[in-house]
Amino acid sequence: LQRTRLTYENRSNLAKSAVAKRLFQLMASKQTNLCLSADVTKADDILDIADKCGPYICLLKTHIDIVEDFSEGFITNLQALAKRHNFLLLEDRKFADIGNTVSLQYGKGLYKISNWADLVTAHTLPGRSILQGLKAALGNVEAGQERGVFLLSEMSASGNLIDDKYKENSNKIATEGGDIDFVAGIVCQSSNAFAFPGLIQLTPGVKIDESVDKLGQQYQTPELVVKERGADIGVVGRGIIQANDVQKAAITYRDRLWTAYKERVAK
Ligand code: BMP
Repeated sequence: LQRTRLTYENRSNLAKSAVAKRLFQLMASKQTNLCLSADVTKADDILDIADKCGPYICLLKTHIDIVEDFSEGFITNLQALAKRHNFLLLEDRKFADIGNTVSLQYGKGLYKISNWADLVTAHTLPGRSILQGLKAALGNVEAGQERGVFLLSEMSASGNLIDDKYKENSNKIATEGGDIDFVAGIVCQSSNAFAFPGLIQLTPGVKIDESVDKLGQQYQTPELVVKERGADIGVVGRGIIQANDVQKAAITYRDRLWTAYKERVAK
């Protein structure tokens, strides 16, 4: 059976990553496969959006380095909202360096990402040492705190340089070797990027009006990404955060992504 035909409940049993298991279960029980990309630059604005949309999302995705007034208090508040509304935190850092450097970038510096982000993203460009490097930073995370990574194997940007060989090798890094318990899923645009049902397909570039932006972003509808492209979680940024009523927009995207998933597994 193809992975896209299986329910999130079933797939949680197959996941090798503890965070992926948790996320599959959270999606199934909360009935949402919406990831909100909170790409705004003021801490209070992120908290406001997170509070309004929190009940309808499984993941909140941040780009922490765009926040102009970052503080540890902001992280404390964000974690409180994640707990109250039951969603996980994904820092979209797209690590892409040698193991030693990503280890420092993940655990140290101003943001100490490994202390608070349940999940992060990473490019596979450096090869599988990216996984070892990230894992090396986790010594300072308290026991029991589970962490995971989404590996990029395709991008939504027009003209991106990823080809079939890169995609295939990214899939191998995610599914073979000793560090695969750290891989929660794959960031990609199509269902043929990987086959293993224990991984979660995270797909950005989702908007109700299929369109492009001025800087190379390409959008597809919630129905298309879930039913035709294999997305398990749809990532929505400007489709929600630029809406007049962000809460209403989050509900609309949640409903459409979730209905598409239900129809996909019922087929
Ligand atoms: P928006 O819906 O506003 O276009 O935002 C999409 C988000 O997903 C951005 O935060 C971007 O960094 C991220 N993203 C993407 O758009 N395409 C990719 O291939 C990978 C991403 O992480």
